Amino acid sequence: MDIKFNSNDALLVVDIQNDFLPGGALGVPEGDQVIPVIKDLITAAQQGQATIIASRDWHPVNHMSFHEQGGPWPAHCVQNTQGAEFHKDIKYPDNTIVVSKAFEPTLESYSAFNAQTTEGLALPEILQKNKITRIIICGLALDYCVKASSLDLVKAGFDTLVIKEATRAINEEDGEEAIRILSSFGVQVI
Ligand code: VGL
Ligand code: ZN
Repeated sequence: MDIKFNSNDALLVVDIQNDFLPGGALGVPEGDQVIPVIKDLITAAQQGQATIIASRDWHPVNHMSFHEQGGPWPAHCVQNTQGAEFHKDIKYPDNTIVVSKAFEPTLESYSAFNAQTTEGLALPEILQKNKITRIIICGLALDYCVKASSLDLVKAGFDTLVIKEATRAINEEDGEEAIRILSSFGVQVI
């Protein structure tokens, strides 16, 4: 995988948070294997003066997706906890834009498309402001957030790439299905 970035590109690093890594509350199998690949992508993005965006799952403690509220998941990525922190091995450049999603107790959002900064700037506005035409996506999990984000971005007209080596699924078969669906919508999975 050798991508040359330019200033009209954005690298979207999805949810590299402790809870999504092995040992975390919702650990993605082999999730840690994406870290060195993502480090290289960040370096390449910096070299090409691309915009770097890091999303985070950012749930209130009473989020509807948790078992306690009848949802499908164990509690994970609770705001301001250690589990919600970005993994320490990835050093994001200072100008990385952090966007948060699923912070409303009654709303689930796997897609980072509606994620926003703490100042309330949403991802589409960030992309527009930075004149982004192409998005390179990596991170966790392929069958949920990476899939939903990629679909929204390709539907919005962005040239959308998913780096296979830099993502893993919660469920392997769902990951394979996600790749088929993404490809059918015109996302380049490389
Ligand atoms: C995600 C499951 C639950 C994701 C978030 O970001 O992929 N998956 N919450
Ligand atoms: Zn979640």
